[in-house]
Amino acid sequence: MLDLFADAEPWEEPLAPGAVILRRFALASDSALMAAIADVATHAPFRQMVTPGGYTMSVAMTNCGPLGWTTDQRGYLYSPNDPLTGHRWPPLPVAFTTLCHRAAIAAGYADFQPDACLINRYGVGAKLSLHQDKDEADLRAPIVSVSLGLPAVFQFGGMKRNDPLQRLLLEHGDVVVWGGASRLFYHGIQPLKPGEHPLTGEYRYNLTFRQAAKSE
Ligand SMILES: O=C(O)CCC(=O)C(=O)O
Repeated sequence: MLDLFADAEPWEEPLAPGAVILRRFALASDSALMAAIADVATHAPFRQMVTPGGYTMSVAMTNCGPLGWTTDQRGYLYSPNDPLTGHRWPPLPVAFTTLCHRAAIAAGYADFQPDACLINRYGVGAKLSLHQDKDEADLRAPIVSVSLGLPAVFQFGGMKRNDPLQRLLLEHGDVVVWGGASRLFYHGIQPLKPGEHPLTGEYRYNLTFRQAAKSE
């Protein structure tokens, strides 16, 4: 897959109030990020979680950082322990925190201190239905979301589920940051189309950094 912008400097695209796409921002650290994902997954393997409604998610997930997002038949929650292994989630890799910090500054959220990183792995057909990120205790902190590998269509709406949607192709190295007025905007990922990426093979990966606990 040829990325015509692979050699370009990262550039910014405004998305909504408080939200921006930092195109190709993660490109220079892609190999370090992928190595770190592989390392996290050796300690906390990818798994397809089951929602409270009994639906097995098509996206495979794992976490790193002090807190990890999980779902099971009892509900959605952040937990310090991986329910699969019973151990703490692996720490945030330096490659993750460095990139996230730089992206947050570039998007105007210099104070962002994530304590959770959800790692999503999409195979062909995997999708994330429209949802709001609202399981975090302090909604003043933004979300930093990094795309790696195969491209996917990102839907970004408004405060109501049926608000009009923007549909944007997210490509390898793109970073979306949203907070402030758009922190609770509905968003989702359309089913992944088949493809082959030189670094990630037949997958798309997404890192979603959040501050899950209340700040002091
Ligand atoms: O995969 C993406 O780009 C979005 C992920 C997402 O919306 C989430 O984890 O809540």
